[in-house]
Amino acid sequence: MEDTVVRKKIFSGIQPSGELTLGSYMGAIRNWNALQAEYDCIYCIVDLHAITVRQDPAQLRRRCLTQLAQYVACGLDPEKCILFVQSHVPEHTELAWILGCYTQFGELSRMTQFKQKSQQHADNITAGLFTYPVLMASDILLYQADAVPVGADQKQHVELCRDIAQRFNGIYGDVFTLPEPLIPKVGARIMSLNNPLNKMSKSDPEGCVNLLDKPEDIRRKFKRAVTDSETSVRFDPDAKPGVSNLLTIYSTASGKSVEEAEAEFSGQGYGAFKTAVGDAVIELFRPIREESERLLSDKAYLEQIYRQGAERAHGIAIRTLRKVHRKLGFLSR
Ligand code: AQP
Repeated sequence: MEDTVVRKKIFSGIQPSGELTLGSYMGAIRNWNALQAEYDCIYCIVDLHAITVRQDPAQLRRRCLTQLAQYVACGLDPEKCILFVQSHVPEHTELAWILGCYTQFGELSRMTQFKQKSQQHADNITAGLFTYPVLMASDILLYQADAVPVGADQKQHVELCRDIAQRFNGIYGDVFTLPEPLIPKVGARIMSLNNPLNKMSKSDPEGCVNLLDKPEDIRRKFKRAVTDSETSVRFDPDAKPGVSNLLTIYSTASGKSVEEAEAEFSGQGYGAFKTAVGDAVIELFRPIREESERLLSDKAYLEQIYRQGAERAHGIAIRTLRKVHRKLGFLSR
């Protein structure tokens, strides 16, 4: 008899709170794409997370669909992985309530993202922003994910998810798989082009490059990228954060190593270097932009993907939630 190989499970998501950026591409999506061949992958558009800060309804609706088109254009294949929208699977919020009862106030207070976002949105620090990591834990644990491919900034949230799962398992037995964060070796933290000491974020439009940016905008953003007063193209993140960030971007976009890139631009000024980085990103994103535009003209196809995705995701999520209910002692319906 043949052995059935049980494939490991992967879960990850991105908020439709803005355009997909070079940062989210390098830190997450590129990795998601590569993992499809080997794992059972579930990728989500986390709209419930997006409303932890105010969103414009029409823009949110448009961004969800555009993000799905970009997922597919980046190579995420609806035949190979599950692609869905978080709010279409109500088990996420149900489990989040339960897990919130197994999460300490002190743990959530220590989350770096909460501290940063509550400064950015000082007039609207909601309970949702505070409990964001509990919803993220629920997203991951519902699918019994073994690994979560994210950028370096999300490591703390995945670690908290493990702590919550471990606590729950400690009381009720083996309910949840403990997930590992999967952080890429290169590109785990792409920095802002405006201020290379800050992470590249959607909320900083000039410092970030979007997957759907026009070539002329990408070129302009790289031309203006902050570097330093030297002239040598050398990788040294502490002394030369701007140049090192550009080298990381060039290396990931061109497939060359950082050393090869250093050698290629040795003796050349920053002007030629920045143009080459911009061109490499333009070429990397060109097919993604063109395919996204094509997909967006076929809304029926996109709807079919997210509807089928939600159905498949729900089938997995409900099993975990029922198990959790039994363990907690809830009467079955
Ligand atoms: N600059 C980055 N470098 C590497 N990885 C990054 N990611 C985001 N920015 C970078 C990774 O991409 C995914 C995006 O997740 P998200 O959009 O849900 O969350 P985020 O990190 O809050 O994104 P932003 O762009 O920083 O949003 P705003 O401006 O709203 O705060 C995650 O896997 C993240 O690690």
